[in-house]
Amino acid sequence: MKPLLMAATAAAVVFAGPFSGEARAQTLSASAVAHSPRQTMALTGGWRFKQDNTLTNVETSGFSDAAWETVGVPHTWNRVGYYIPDPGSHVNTSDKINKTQGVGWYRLTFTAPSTFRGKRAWLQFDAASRMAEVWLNGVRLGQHAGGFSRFRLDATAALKPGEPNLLVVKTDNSVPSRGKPTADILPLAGDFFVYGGLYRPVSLIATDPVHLEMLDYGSPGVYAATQSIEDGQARVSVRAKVRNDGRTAASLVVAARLVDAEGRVVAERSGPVSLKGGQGSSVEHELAIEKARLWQGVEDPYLYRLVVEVRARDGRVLDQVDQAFGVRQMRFDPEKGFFLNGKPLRLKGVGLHQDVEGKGWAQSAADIEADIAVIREMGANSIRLTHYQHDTTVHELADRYGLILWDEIPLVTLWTLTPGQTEATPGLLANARQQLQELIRQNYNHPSVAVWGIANEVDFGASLPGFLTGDLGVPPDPLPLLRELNALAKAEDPTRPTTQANCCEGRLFAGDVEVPIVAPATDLSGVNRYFGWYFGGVDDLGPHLDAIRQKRPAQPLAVTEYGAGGAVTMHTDDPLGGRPDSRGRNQPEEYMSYVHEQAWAALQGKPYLWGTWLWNSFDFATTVRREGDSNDINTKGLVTYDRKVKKDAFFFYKANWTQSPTVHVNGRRYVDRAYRFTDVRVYSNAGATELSLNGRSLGKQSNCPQMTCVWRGVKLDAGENVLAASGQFAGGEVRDRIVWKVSPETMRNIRIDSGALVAPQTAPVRFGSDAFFVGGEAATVNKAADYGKAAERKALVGAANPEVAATYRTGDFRYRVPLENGRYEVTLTFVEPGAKPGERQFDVLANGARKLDRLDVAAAAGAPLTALVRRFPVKVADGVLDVEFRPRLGKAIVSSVEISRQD
Ligand code: GCB
Repeated sequence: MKPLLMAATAAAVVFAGPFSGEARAQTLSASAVAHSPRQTMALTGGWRFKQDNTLTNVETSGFSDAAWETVGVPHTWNRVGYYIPDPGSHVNTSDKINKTQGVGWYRLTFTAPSTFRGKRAWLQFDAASRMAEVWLNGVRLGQHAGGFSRFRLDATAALKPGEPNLLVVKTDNSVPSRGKPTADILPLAGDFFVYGGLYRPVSLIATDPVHLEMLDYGSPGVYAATQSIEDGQARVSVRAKVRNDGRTAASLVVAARLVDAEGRVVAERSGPVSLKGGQGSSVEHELAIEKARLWQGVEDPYLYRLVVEVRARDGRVLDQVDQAFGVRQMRFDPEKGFFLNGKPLRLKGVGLHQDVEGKGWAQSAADIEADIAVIREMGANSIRLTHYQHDTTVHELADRYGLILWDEIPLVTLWTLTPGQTEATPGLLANARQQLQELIRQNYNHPSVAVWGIANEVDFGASLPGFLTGDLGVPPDPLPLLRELNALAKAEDPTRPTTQANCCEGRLFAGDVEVPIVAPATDLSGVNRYFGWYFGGVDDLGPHLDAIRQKRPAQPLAVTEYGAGGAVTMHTDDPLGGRPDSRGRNQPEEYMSYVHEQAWAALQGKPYLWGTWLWNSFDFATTVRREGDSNDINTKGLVTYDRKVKKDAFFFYKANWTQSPTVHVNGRRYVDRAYRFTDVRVYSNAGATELSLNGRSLGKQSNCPQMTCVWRGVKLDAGENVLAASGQFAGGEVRDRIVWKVSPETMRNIRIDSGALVAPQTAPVRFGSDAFFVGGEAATVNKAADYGKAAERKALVGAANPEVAATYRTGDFRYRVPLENGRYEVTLTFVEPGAKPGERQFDVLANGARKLDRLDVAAAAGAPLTALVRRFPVKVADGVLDVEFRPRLGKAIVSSVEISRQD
């Protein structure tokens, strides 16, 4: 349908409504698709809008909307999620936020073209969130439940061609809860905000009384699929649903043809059908293309056009649908992964939400196109369209660029709201079925769509926190719902496999929590796994995947989510220095890069995976989070919510996934450095990459593992440091340049916040995060934030910098700190987290000389959680200070290490 709408601007006729002084202009065009008798009028400007849960009689002509806001569609009233620092530079700020969920009313007066007389008229909504009720000229046309799919309503009887018409739409995005009208509408939960309103285009379409089906779950009424490809010949089946809404019988011809990119008809079939008035029927054709050019993903996304026509016996075209069509076959192998037209193709992709800062879900086609350009720049060949049906534009772009899609319905985490009820209500089941049918029928013809996802993370079982579920008692059972949806998807589309993304199988939970095993309920499966972020370490990912695979060797496995949060204003000097706050503030950009580097190393080496999708392409809005440097934003995007910043990790993928010359010095946003000595990382896919500092070469590196070149222990200059990297490529040199600064204070002193991934910016003197350590583990006396729970801070006695003192390094460890030769004073701060006097003792040695003997922090400080400071002088003669923490009883600890120059 989209080509018709897009064509509308080409030959647009502008109609002015009764209030022509305002932006009430509507556009109409006879579709630019040759011969199509359809007319489409885009209902874009001049809508009146009000968010109000209490209004009545809004659909009546006597109701006055004079005081309402005038808006254009796509529209949402919601504005969610903002970055906290530097509000002046952001689109969303705390004062502009609108998280109200409830009823949003839209009213539009438009003049319907007189050419609509004698035609059938259809109102088409590309989406209305999350439910909608529609009246035209006071007549209730119907309603739709579900915020993501297209729906059409028959407007013929109510429309007044050539006259002003009043269209009224009530949308409602209330949070589903028992008793609310939205209670049975998926999604019931999810880590994303459900915006309200008419956030996708609305249009009025006129067809002949004889037309391709307009009321088949919002579909084009035409279903085409490649049935076989043998010896270069492709067989394509085409099923067209035709309806005669006229009063008299019609003798018709239904024709289908495939047209190549040069405009040549390569296959054509037609056949007669007779329909009585009010009757509908299905017509099947098989088209054979000799020497078919295949749709080969990003390598060659060749598209034919599929044109289906309904003609009168005299040859007059009564209706026509024209869509892109790609000839392709897909196969999924449990050992070898994904095959496109017989060729192995590893799907490397991203998750995507339809959300951009400032506009939310009311993205224009241009916004969507810009997002796809970013995803393609990164080198992804696939997108998981999470966690609901995305619009036609994204599907058309995927067809055009060869991106393989995973489509899914919004069955996310929850399917019942009632304690003790383990299965979905009939209402919810009906809604899930409807949303799945809409997803499949509306997107059936897109060659890019590979799989139908029927659920995301419905396997929390008893591990789902009570505050999310309202304490359901018995964990709900996802399997009956999954089985039903799986069967439905297969009945709707036998050509594509079903799949789902699960959260929990094989993951370690506290205690012996059991989770349901859901993967066998679909053909394929995928795992969302956040090792090194929510749980475990980055190294656990590879063995975990092998273990899952061993459990079900016959089922193709994918990784449907992995990643980490990354705040572009938060930095660490060493991603191994401490734990990130996966549900709290400390989410430095460098840690995100580290997780992606490690995860990709593990994933790349697993040929059995049929695909991997990182989480997420862009930061997105979600009201369950206060994390990183933002509120109500999930920070796992490789690009910020406003699309202004591509985080370092973006370039990791660009260097690894593309051939486009990429040289990127990491850390450009960490300008004021905490340490003079540091590693410099450059993502580069050049044969050889050279780094220079203030014009001096630091050497060349080649064959860097995973396109990641690292210059270790670079000694920065006082003041400005220009770090320039250059890579040699066939087409010439590519350079990148960043500037770091080292203050006079940092030139003389090193202050290490032991155990901290991010050093607090509140300290009176400048600390860096934990770095230069060898061995030991990071720990904290505080409790990190968790699902819905704020972080807990312990009160510390006598600490000059309580935040610095709260984190510590523990175990058998040392610091090897590079320094200029000279005299220094070392200040160590200790806080005993809980051991009693006599339970922990350790020595501290500096360059081999014992400085503290059998230190017992609890005894010396007099109590736990009480700061103890020890100082000693040292002399550095060979460029490094080695401070060793050697346990005598229990584990050694230290909260901060400060080294100040004395001469
Ligand atoms: C998941 C969910 C996704 C969340 C993501 C996260 O597993 O499927 O919706 O946004 O984790 O960031 O925690």
